[in-house]
Amino acid sequence: MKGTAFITGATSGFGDAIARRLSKEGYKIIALGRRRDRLEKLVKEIKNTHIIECDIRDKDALFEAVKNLPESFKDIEILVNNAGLALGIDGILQTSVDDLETMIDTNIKGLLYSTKAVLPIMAARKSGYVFNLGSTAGAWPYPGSHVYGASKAFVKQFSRNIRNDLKGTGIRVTEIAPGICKTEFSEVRFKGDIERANEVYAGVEPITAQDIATIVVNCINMPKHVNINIVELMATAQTWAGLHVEKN
Ligand code: NDP
Ligand code: 8X3
Repeated sequence: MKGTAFITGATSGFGDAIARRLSKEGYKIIALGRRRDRLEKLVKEIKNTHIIECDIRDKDALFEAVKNLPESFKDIEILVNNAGLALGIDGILQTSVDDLETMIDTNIKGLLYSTKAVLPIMAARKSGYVFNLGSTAGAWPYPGSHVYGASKAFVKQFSRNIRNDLKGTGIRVTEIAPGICKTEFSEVRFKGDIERANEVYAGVEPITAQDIATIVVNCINMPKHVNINIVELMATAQTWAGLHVEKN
């Protein structure tokens, strides 16, 4: 049996696929998310899993959950900071402050809390691997991406910056920055409007959650002296739209 992999946002999409894949690879799994029914389903379907029903924005609950991990799950070797979301695709003028704050609190502050809670365990073991889910939106602007893209730009620079501080700890850090992937992401973005969500993927072969899980495993399996700083990927069908010029 390998060590433990802690996956945030394991109730859906990438997190669910990564949990199932790492379990197959022999890791014990800590699965975090808010939806208890999904967590309970996961725990029945994959072995050696500990679930944490928690809102990643709840700093105290998160630190408490990590402090009180069962003894057999304390050997965290891998952290996948995956929980995140976009809300809406209206412009900055139309988007509510509540939605903007939810993205910041989840994608930036939530990721910070799980990192801060877990890193001391890895540092003490002198070994570990942190994956941070960024996005192409963290590097490439598009209309309606405002705070979502900016939160993923934080993930990009945070991932690079902490590598400097982790020198000598043996901890590897990789940002995975995907483009269009079919998960529940668009359903959440469009607040349950399935038709609108499906339009995003119509006529496109998007990246799948399984593709992201494969990237995670391939990165882990690189020799320990190799740190992959960033994996940016797009569907083959996705390219850049170019710069826009407003004409009179
Ligand atoms: P999903 O909507 O399918 O999954 C999101 C996961 O995040 C769910 O498990 C959800 O769990 C969890 N989550 C959201 N908010 C919270 C919260 N407050 N507390 C705890 N967990 C939370 O989307 P994806 O799998 O696609 O997204 C995963 C990550 O990948 C996100 O960070 C996203 O930004 C990023 N990404 C997605 C892309 C895509 O096109 N799909 C492309 C690039 C990046 P629950 O609701 O149960 O709490
Ligand atoms: C999700 C991909 O292009 O919708 O991060 O921002 S995109």
